[in-house]
Amino acid sequence: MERKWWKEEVVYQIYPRSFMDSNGDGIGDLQGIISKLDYLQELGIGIIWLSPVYQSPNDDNGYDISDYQSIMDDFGTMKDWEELLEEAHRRGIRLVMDLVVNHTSDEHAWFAESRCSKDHPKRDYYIWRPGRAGREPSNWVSFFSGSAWNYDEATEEYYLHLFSRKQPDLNWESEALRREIYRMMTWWLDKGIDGFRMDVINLISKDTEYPDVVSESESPYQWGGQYFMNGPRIHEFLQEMNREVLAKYDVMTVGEMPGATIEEAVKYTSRERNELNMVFQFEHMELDSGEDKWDVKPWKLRELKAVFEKWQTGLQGKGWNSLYLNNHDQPRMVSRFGHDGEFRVPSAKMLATFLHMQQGTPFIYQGEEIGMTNVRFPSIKDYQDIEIKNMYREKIEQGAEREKVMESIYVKGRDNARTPFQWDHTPHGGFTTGIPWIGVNPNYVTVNALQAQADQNSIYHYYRKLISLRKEHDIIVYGDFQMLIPDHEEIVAYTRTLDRQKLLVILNFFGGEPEWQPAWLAEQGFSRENSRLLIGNYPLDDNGPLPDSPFSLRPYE
Ligand code: ISL
Ligand code: CA
Repeated sequence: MERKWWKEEVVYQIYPRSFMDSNGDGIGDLQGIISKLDYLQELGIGIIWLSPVYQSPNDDNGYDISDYQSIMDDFGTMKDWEELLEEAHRRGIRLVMDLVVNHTSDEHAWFAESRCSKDHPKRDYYIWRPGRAGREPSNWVSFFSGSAWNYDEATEEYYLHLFSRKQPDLNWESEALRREIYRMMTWWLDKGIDGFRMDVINLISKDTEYPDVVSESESPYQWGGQYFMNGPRIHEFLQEMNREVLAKYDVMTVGEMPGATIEEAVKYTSRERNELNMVFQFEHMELDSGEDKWDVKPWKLRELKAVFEKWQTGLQGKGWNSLYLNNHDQPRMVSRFGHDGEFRVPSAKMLATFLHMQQGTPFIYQGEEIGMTNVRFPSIKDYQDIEIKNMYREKIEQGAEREKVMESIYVKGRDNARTPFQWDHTPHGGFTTGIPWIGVNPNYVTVNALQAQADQNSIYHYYRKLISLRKEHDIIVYGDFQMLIPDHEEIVAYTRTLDRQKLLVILNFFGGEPEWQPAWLAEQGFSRENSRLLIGNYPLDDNGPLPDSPFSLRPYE
């Protein structure tokens, strides 16, 4: 398998608004990040993915960009950003920027021009359509509730916005627009960045007929994913972007792709096709949803295993996996897949092992490494996320019970991931000396980085160990994956194989004490003589021999 730096490193995602505030205005910023680079270096990560820091009216916390080539005032200046890049590089940490080019803010200069008249040369930078019989051009629903079209009085047409009304979709059919984007990407690459995480990049090519979704459902607006996910020209656009821009640099790319199937992902990430290095797929993020993400149902271990097995074996030798269990859009990993009470520490370590020992590049979302958990704010007024607020308004209007809606927000809301990083036990978790833009999780008094760094048995130190093992053992990066006992209801077990080495991972995913059979070890060729223990989340003799009689796993071991 071909060696690449972006396969061997671990990525750390920073959501700048919530990471560290340097000037007491309650909003995280670039100087705040710079002040924590030593912390990240000690953790051992090799790459930072920085969520958007560009000029933005913050309708969607920076994912609505009004100027791609300047820095958001709240976060600092271009000089601060340059300092961040330099200081990161000085510590051997690469910097990957967020690229949001499915849409801009409606306050971007392009949109102002595009909206002003039907024959403006930039009209086709966005997607404009006349209404049909006084209604929207199609019945597509927006990711953030309501119609995906908005009527604009200036020219009496509608524009498409798959996300908020303040995030009009760019029209990738326009070659001039594509050139502008490639120019902008080149500008950032020439500043010395190390790659891009590409926001919803598999949505950029739409079915240009914008067909209605035909459905039995009574809702006026329908999910139109089949008309814009992995659309007709998507591979052509990505190959063009690769040819025009990416191929000229040694960079890492990961495309965020709701609705990416394994067949599509092979195309997106196969080396010889020259598109992207990795995709973020969502299948494991959908296992606890019914009709939509707010329709919460319990996830099942067998399904979780089946999804990972499919992606592990499906991309093996063809593409490359990204590995993640949470990010700024998802609930906290330990609350969702582990146990955020009594077993918070062992379950967070178990989940980290599950992920980091698979084949692919692991992504840590800020706070994951200290086991930060979901939050339950008492009132909808405590929430900031546009997705949450729109959904709440719509459901209440439709007559839903307040408690039920709040409960779904507690389980799935994006703000679970966006509460400020908990640095220490001082007010607001040491995130700010002012009033934070969103409340801090009250458990900061015990769950914080200061505590975690002082405690050798913390989740934080366990991550350090996982990362350093990755540096020592090629098998963790490059070994082939094989799932064992796929039907077991409590245990996850898999092997990795490289040359004559074999790595076995055994995980108890719940609070019970299931039994492990030594015969399963023998079947895989492991014996007391030829094997040793590499890492475990309970105090044990790390380098000791394997047990030779049936043994019970401890909770979340
Ligand atoms: O959050 C989601 C599921 O709960 C997704 O539907 C999410 O909106 C989708 O994955 C796209 O996410 C990305 O683009 C959005 C932005 O709000 C997200 O923060 C970003 O990660 C629009 O730019
Ligand atoms: Ca600040």
